Amino acid sequence: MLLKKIYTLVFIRKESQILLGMKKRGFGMNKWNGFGGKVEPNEQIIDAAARELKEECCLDVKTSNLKNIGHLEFTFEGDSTMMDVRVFATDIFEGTPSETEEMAPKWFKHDQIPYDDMWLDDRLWFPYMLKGKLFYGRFHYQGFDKILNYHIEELESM
Ligand code: 6OG
Repeated sequence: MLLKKIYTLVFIRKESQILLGMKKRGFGMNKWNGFGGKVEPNEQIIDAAARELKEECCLDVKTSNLKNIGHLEFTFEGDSTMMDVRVFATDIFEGTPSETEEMAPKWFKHDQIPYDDMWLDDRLWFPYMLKGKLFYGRFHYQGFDKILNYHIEELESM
């Protein structure tokens, strides 16, 4: 039996750039990623998405401006927990990205995404996101540096 835990992952876009954060601690430390984390009990997923974005890089978004663009599921060999990650994006936000204890934000051009310093799965599904497609992906990892198998598909709707 897999125990599912729901996470959020938010990407802020500006012209042809995307905001990533260097994770300074915890799971995924020293990797660039979007902003997000665990959904708290009794919290709506979309509210968690906006909350985590604010906590991690000080940007404000209205939940009505967050678009659910993807769904990712991660499992790890020998671990009975599934990370169920809901991916959101928006180009409507307020504030200036600022470094926090958790993340150091930086804008990247679409052709300069630092895949070598990101989760291995990112290079497989980022192209869908960057082309504005909706997507579903599942990835089964062995450790944190090897994907044993995966599946990705473009979705018509979320
Ligand atoms: P906290 O531990 O910070 O939430 N996350 C992943 N993101 C990508 N791109 N690839 C993965 O491959 C990931 N596994 C987890 C979900 C963890 C944050 O990291 C994301 C959350 O936004 C394995 O609370």
